Amino acid sequence: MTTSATGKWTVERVELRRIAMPLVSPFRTSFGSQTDRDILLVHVNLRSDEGVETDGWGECVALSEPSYSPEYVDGAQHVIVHHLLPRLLADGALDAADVAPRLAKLHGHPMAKGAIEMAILDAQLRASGQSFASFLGATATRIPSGVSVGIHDTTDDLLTTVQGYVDEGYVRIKLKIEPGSDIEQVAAVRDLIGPDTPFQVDANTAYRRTDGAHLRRLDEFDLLLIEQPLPEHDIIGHARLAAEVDTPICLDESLVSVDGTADAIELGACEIANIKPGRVGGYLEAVRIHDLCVANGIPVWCGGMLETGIGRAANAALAALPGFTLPGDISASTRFYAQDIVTDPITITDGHVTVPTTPGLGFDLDLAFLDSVTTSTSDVDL
Ligand code: SMG
Ligand code: MG
Repeated sequence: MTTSATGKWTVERVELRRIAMPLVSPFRTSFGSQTDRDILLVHVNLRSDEGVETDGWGECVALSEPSYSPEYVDGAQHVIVHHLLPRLLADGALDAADVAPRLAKLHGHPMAKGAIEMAILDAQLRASGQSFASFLGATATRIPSGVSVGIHDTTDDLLTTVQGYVDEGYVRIKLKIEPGSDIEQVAAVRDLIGPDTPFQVDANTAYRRTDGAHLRRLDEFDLLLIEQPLPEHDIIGHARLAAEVDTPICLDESLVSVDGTADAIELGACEIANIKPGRVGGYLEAVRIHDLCVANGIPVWCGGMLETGIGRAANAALAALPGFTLPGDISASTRFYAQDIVTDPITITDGHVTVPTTPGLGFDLDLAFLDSVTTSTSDVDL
């Protein structure tokens, strides 16, 4: 990875937009049900010393409520305006690699920080005519696409949904589970998709250390992994569970930095890593976690946060790095949205997503549609 696509940039303008995007169907996890997304977009205009002007977009993956992680979209917008941008801009011209170090003394808020870094990355890559995949040193031109399936009220409904995704060609199924909606549902889905389709589960922290014997019952279904069974801070609990259960334990919510990931790996708590750029403060930290995992023989895959075509394009480039050996949650735009805010939404062909090669993060906005779903815009006083 090159650390800077061009020289340093002055941030001329930051516009924050909120958009309302209904989901095509409710998405239920162990922490709640989403029916729509209220998404914060960060739009930056940059100017170089030579007078080159460019702009770029970032997508903040914070949800409406602090339910997946402590961040939530109103809080992210507040911290960007009142804390992150003033601190970031105090030291003058910058590039994307300066964002995380300049903001390091402000605790937490990785999704807010990541959205700023992303917008600057998009802008500087557009100026240099480079694709994100090339900037990252990505090797794959297409990546396998997995789909995340929510908790359903009945097993019949679940199987209908899963069959639909199988028919669309997804190469890997991930099923959300929680106590009371796990063994029977996993058995039924495994029976439906057969022994050869890659299959994994995600508990979003719904179990406790004492659930080891129960989760061991999942071993017979030949799952790729169990994602985040225990609360995010319970690294020791995950290590004990990894020793107790044959199915590999994968961390999602627990991994918020490269250092924390190194500790979790050393403790035996992280046999597989779900890498989500927003959760770890941005794509550059995500790459560092990828590199760490490769060095330690830990398989990684790219998670999803129901992103629009902005975030999904960038995720597809990230997932084209060589350490991403498992299919990610990079499903087609239509998995969640009837219409996307980009002109070239992610589609799947033969179970795969094509890695974008256009300059920037790899999307072009459908500005008319974007305007039609915009609920507010504000220019930050810089
Ligand atoms: O973006 O395809 C997607 C969704 C993937 O399941 C997904 N994300 O814990 O991994 C996870 C969840 C977090 C978001 S749930 C609202
Ligand atoms: Mg998860």
